Amino acid sequence: MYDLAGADENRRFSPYCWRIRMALAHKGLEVEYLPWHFVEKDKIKFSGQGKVPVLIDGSNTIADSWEISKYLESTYPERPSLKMDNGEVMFIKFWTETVLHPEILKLLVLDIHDNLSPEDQPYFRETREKRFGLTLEQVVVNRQERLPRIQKILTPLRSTLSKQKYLSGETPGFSDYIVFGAFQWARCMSGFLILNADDIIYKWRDKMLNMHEGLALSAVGYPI
Ligand SMILES: N[C@@H](CCC(=O)N[C@@H](CS)C(=O)NCC(=O)O)C(=O)O
Repeated sequence: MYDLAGADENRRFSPYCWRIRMALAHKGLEVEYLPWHFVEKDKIKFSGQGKVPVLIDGSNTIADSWEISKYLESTYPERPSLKMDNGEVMFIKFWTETVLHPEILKLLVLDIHDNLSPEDQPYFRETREKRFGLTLEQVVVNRQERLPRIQKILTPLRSTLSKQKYLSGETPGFSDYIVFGAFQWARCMSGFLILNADDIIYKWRDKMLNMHEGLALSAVGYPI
């Protein structure tokens, strides 16, 4: 699998790649992870698009985390289910990508930039500054004061996790991996505190960090 890497090749930080890394571990599949940088579009051209994750399984090439998760469920049905049948997984995907990711990005975009390879930094700065219509420095200004806003946005997640162990129910599923990917992205790229240790979301994230033999806990990141 092609996996987004920072200046340190071992810093693998993409939220979309993390949801798939966790899903692959859930299925018990051994995978080789190839480092990829934003400017290396040529390397993944064979997949017909320019984003990671890209999974190669035998003669199959699959791009897009949603397509990959469906592929894993249909190709390896005898292995633990990602519970893609739960209709709400689609909602979790879109909520994460359209609400949670942008909110995290607005807090951490400069830290993310600073952890990228020198080749990726100008590309990232240019594309993201265009998207925001602001410099990266302007985007993160006063970020401490914007923490209550993200806490409010996290309320439905907190309420759900106070009623059940995982977003997918009694055991984890792809919904958990999707949301966890966002927090793992943050943890890999920044020491800025978003979750307090007494938050039930923090406790859930801790379980996610430790599962699959501490796959996510042992990743290069910040001790938050
Ligand atoms: N819809 C895609 C989105 C993947 C995506 O946005 N990946 C980012 C890394 S987090 C990427 O490769 N971006 C390339 C770029 O911005 O040029 C999926 O779910 O896999």
